[in-house]
Amino acid sequence: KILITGSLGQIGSELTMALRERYGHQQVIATDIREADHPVVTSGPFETLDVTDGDAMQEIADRYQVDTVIHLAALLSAKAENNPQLAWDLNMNGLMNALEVARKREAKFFTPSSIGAFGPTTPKDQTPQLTVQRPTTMYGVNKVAGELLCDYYFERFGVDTRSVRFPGLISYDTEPGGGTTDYAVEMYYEALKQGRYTSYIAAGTYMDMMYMPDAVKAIIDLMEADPARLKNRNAYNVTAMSAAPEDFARAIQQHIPAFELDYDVDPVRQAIADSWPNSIDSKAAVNEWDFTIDYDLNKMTEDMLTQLKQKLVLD
Ligand code: VAH
Repeated sequence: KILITGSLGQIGSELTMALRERYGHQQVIATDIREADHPVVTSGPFETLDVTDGDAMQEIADRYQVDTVIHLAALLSAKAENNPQLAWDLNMNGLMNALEVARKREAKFFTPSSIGAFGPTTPKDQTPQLTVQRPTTMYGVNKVAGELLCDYYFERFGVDTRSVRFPGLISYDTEPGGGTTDYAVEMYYEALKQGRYTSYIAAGTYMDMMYMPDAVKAIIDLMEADPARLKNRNAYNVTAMSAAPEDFARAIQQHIPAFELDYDVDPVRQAIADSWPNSIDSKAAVNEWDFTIDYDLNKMTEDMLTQLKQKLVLD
C-alpha cells in the first residue's frame, strides 16, 4: 500500500492517479490537508492529513498497512520566501514525520528535491550531480537539508530513500502554487485565454523544465529501479529542457501565431531564478536507473495547448 502526502498538489494530483492506474486504486492512499472535488478524492482511499501532525500520519500508515511513503506536501520557493518560518516548519517537520513513518514501517520512501537545492556558487551550466550546494532561499535550504536527511535515514536506519531534483514542472491538471517556474505554466493558460502574457521572469533567464508526464514516469522508474544500482539516491538531477520565457513564446507561436509576450519582472522571483542553474547534467539518473524523457519543448507545447483547450472549455 502506498501513502501519498500532498495528493491534491501539482505533482500529487497526477502521480496519485498514475499510481492507482498502475498498482490498483485501493493500493494508493491519497492524503492532503484539504478535500477537493477531484478523482484523487473519489477514485480511491482518501484521508485529510496535516503533515506536521506526525501521530496522525502514523495512524493512517498503520491503519492501511502502508509499505511505501511518497511525501509531496511542501511550500514551494516563492511562497517559502514570503513565509520562511512557516516553510521551515512545514517543509522540515513534515519531512521528518514522513521519514519516521517510513522508518517505523520499514517502508520505501520518495520525496522530491529541486534545482532549487543549488545556489549562486554552484556551477551554472550542466550542473554536476555532485557539486557545491549553498542555496540562498529558504526553499533551497529545506531541499538541501532534506536531501541530507534522506541520505542519513538510508545510511543510519536502512530506510530505502530515493529522490530526484525536479526542474520546473509544467502541467495542466492542477496549477502549481507559489513556485518561481510557474510563469511557464501561466503562459500556456494566458495564451489560450488572452492571446498574450506578461512574464515576471526576464528574457534570457534559462531554467530547466519538464512536462509532468515525464516527471511522473521518472518517479515510477526510480521507485522500481534495482536498489543495487543506486549510488546517488538523494537526489538525482533530472531534466527535459533548459528554456527561457522567449523559448516558450516561440513554441506557442507555432500554434497561436498572434501570441504576444512582454515582461514586468518581479525582483523577488527573478532573484530566486538567477540563483538557480541554467542547465543541469542528468547523466547519473540515466546511468543508474535508465532515466528518459518523452517530451521536448515543442511536443510538450502541442500537448499542453491541446489538453488546456479541453480543460478551459470544461471549466
Ligand atoms: C518552484 N516549481 O518554482 C518549483 C520548483 C525548480 C522549481 O522547485 O519552486
